[in-house]
Amino acid sequence: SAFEYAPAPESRAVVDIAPSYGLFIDGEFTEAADGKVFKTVSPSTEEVLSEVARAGAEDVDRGVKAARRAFEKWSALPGSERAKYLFRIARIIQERSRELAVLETLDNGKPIKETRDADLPLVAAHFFYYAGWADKLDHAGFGANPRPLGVAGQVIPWNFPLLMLAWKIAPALATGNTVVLKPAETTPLSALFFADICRQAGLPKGVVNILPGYGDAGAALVEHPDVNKVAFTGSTAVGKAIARQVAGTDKKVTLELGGKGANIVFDDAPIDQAVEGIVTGIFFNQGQVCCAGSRLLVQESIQDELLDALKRRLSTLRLGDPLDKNTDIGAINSAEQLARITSLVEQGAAEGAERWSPACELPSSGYWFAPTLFTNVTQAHTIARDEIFGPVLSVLTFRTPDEAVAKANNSQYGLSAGIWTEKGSRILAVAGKLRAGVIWSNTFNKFDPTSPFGGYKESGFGREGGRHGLEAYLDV
Ligand code: TXE
Repeated sequence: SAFEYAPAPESRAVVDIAPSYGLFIDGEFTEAADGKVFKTVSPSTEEVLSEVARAGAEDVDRGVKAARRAFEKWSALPGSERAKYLFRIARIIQERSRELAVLETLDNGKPIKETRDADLPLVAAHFFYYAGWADKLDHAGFGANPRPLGVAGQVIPWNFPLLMLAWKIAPALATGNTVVLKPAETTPLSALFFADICRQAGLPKGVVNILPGYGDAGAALVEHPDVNKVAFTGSTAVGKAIARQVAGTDKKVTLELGGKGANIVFDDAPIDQAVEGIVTGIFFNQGQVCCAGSRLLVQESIQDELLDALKRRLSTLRLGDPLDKNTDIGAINSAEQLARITSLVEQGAAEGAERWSPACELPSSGYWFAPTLFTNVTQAHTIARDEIFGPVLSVLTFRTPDEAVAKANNSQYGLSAGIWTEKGSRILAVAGKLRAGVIWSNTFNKFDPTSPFGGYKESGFGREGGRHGLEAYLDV
């Protein structure tokens, strides 16, 4: 069947995971002050991968102090010197990319072909890109001699663990800031391997500190009086809490939150190409993507043709062992996320939308969810409004471009959108009216370090990536 997996999994022997890891503070791995630890499991098998020190408020304070001590020297280095370290880190990431891809797949559950072909190349690309800026900040258009903010407290999610780390750390270091970063509790391992890479690159102690832990450690980091800049990617609820926490302080903040991206397909779009873009838009990383195209807006006249083609394509997707290089759909990152997806999907069916999935056998252990399509969806349905963050597509229809724009913009979020049409004039006209930070045309989920990324409305504020990403770490 379409869901049989090929044998020959990518060898996990390329990565050596230690039974336990410490926090990375001031260039050393150390235990948490209160000795607490937590387990990280492989979502595809529920096997415990390692036991990791769990940071608390006291550790956050140690991390921030180390970053503060390092700041004076790091920020005083000529940009060309900081660039050397960043280039070195980028090259080590390339050299170790197979190991890191397997590690990320084990800890996150996403298919190896994604970590190998998307996550890791982009991680290296971000370090190369920002390394290139480090000695050119006077020419970034922010005036002469823009200055770093100080200590950056960064909190990242689990959907692209190493890539979100790169988005946060590369521009911070290039601009002369030092960093305390808290990875997500379900995916701490690649950040700890990155700590090792910092040592391998000879990065001065304290410039990067990695504190695995839970939300309490994230909150302590945001609250710490000696943190100058807060960068967060995660849920809208926590983003709002962080905005309240930093209100009334002089901390700068950028927030990259949820989304409910509309993928708009006009009647002149090439159907096969659009189907591929729809699949990439919502099934890449099991739909656990803030800029996913989770709402399909299809022009009424081609609805039947498009949905038939889409269902045929979904029936060919392979779900299973993420280390198998033929796998398209891997595991959901955690039991909690699986429960959230399941509950929203049940609500969608209860509210009257029609649910469809290809024939699909789910593995008996691990966290899995079959690709799911909802038709007969109205704008009032919860599944058309709330971020599901799973492999679930809600299909709505429209008749005119204006109706497509109105429906696409009818969301609390404004992170991403897609436009499928052969007409260049229509792309520009529609894109100009969409309230979304990223708009793709005749493609979806394409990323590049030179492009700024960020949201409108409750998708957050500030931009990461590109030249604009530098501004978030500078006083100009
Ligand atoms: O997010 P949290 P969760 C959305 C997605 C998902 C939902 C919940 O819809 O279903 O959020 O996911 C840290 N102060 N996104 O619960 O809790 C936490 O430890 C400071 C969209 O995993 O926001 C982790 O490191 N930090 C999203 C990080 O915040 C706190 C990616 C994200 O976790 C904290 C992830 C606090 N009070 C989820 N509480 C995107 N934009 O891509 C938790 N954290």
